[in-house]
Amino acid sequence: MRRATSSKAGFVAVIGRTNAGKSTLINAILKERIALVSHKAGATRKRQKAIVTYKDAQIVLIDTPGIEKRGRKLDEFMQKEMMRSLQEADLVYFLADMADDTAAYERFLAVCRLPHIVVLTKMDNFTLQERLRRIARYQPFSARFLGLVPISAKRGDFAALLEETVKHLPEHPFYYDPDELTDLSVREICKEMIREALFDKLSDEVPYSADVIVDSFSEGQRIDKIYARVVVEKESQKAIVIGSGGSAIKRVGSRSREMIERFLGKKVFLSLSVEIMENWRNGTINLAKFGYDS
Ligand SMILES: Nc1nc2c(ncn2[C@@H]2O[C@H](COP(=O)(O)OP(=O)(O)OP(=O)(O)O)[C@@H](O)[C@H]2O)c(=O)[nH]1
Ligand SMILES: [Mg+2]
Repeated sequence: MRRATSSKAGFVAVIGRTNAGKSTLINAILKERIALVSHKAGATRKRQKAIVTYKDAQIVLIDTPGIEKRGRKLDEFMQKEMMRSLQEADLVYFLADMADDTAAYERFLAVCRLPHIVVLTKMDNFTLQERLRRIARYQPFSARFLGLVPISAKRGDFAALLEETVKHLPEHPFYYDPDELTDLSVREICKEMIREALFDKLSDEVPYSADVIVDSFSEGQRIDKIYARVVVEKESQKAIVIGSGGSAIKRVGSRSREMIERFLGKKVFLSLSVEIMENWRNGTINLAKFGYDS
């Protein structure tokens, strides 16, 4: 807790099925890319906080892994991260793609009694008439939610959502310095950007089997230097990440460097190597190595 500049402050857990648009919403509200976004499901692996100042309130949004189960040690960690975010939360955003039916929301209601706002995402995919029809499907549950706000991260107008949020936050001093954007370190943000490039540039299952260890980050006057390893589970995956003549890892490297340079506002030298750690998602090596420690 840093200082008492605000009358209202609180933690908002952003939860919902994988691919609902949780990380996209957080980046869009912050107007900074700090969270990994991918059209592939299961992108976010760890809880992370984004600090938003809106009028005289501080809203700490907690990005979480999507609700899904697959039974590996890493999946268990992801589930626990989502549960931990609920324990910290004063309020919850339940995010659902406007295209989805209410089944995921009904499952959420069956297990969670926390005060929440239903946020229907990707409304840009629908006509006005269709939006109203889809919003109406949540009306039978209106006694359970504090508010329902349709959004489009693409269009980017979040005033209605933030106004509704502030209404339900407790009176409390700010938790973080308002100049801070996130609780992630620069190293962790770099790691997520490299992971995003893996999701972006590699097809199929490989990004799921992959993770990134940033071994060193050193700041220079003109250029920062980052040495990182992409870790996969098998030889065949390593071959895909490298690509023929190193073409795939080059694409991943230049996409990551582009994102990191934009974020840091500075030139970056990025060295990426590829390594195999067999079955790492099952915890054959300590998941804390990847920052996934409980
Ligand atoms: N058209 C449209 N697409 C969106 C919008 N918000 C998110 N998306 C897309 O939805 C996909 C999933 O977005 P993410 O933000 O990674 O979803 P997530 O809920 O964080 O997913 P996990 O981390 O896997 O749980 C990406 O391809 C986004 O570009 C939106 O408002 N409109
Ligand atoms: Mg995400």
